[in-house]
Amino acid sequence: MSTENDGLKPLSFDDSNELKPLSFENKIGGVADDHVPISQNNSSEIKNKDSNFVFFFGTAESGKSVILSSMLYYLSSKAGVLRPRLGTPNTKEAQVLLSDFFENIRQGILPNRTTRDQVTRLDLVFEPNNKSQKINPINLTFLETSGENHNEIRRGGSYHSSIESYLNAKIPLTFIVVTSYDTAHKDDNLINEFLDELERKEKNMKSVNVILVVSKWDKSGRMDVANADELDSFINDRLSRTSQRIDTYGFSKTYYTIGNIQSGNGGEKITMLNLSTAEVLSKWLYESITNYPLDYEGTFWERIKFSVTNK
Ligand SMILES: Nc1nc2c(ncn2[C@@H]2O[C@H](COP(=O)(O)OP(=O)(O)OP(=O)(O)O)[C@@H](O)[C@H]2O)c(=O)[nH]1
Ligand SMILES: [Mg+2]
Repeated sequence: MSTENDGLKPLSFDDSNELKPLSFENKIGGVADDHVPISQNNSSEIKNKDSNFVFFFGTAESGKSVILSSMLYYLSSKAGVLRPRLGTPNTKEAQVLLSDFFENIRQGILPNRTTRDQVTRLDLVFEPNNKSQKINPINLTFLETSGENHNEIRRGGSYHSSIESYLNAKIPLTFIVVTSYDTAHKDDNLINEFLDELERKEKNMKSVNVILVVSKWDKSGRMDVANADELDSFINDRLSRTSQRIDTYGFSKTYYTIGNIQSGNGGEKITMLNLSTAEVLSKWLYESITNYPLDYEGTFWERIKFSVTNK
């Protein structure tokens, strides 16, 4: 029971030691502070998640940027339209990267090395020129990262926070795992470490969208495979651990080439652009996201309708 002396005092603002209610009259360092800071969003939080994210994994110079730029070129010059997303503006950096990609590849100039410790996010809408009602536009968000960052997960290392936040987020992710024809044997362990990392992040590997791409296939002396088994036996041979995982989890695999590359005094140049593997990978991406092939022919009725309206 309370007595008169130790009883609860009524709430009072007179006592200067009491906590004051939030006020704009507080002085900080003698300067009237009439500004209440707004708490910053956690910078690792990912905005605009309603897209299909495409994450490239591969060591430095494995061919990630070449694959990305030629896919974008294929999608926008043959398969449909690529346009920026309304409401999700690209950063200045992303815009520069995009226009460099398009401008350079046309002239046979290879992409620059990617800057490390940052993720450049390219937010795009792909509108296929296939007019079937089943073939709808999709949002695609490509994540451009540097191979040097991927190298950091070797032997239990961890990712730079900017990359980590994408891997931890609950977003639809497609992984394009890139290793090149001439260095594949050196990448087998690192690719396995990456897949371990995804499993640690509680990705269910059987439902994760993953494709292994063997880049620089032209170094084999051909632009394509000599027979259906050639890619399988290459992967089995050079990437035996990765191969086991591909089989167990049912991942996809393909090979890639940008065409002919020649080095002269001005550095390397693409002397002949070959978009056939860009087409295969782009079609795989579209179908793995939508479950419809990009060149879906449409139903009998759809075909009749278009043959009439397209006259
Ligand atoms: N012969 C041949 N060389 C290729 C091909 N693709 C890439 N290269 C070579 O590999 C180099 C690196 O390719 P990038 O796509 O920039 O590699 P990256 O994985 O983005 O590298 P980082 O940005 O450093 O992580 C190119 O400059 C070319 O010399 C290809 O299809 N054929
Ligand atoms: Mg790159």
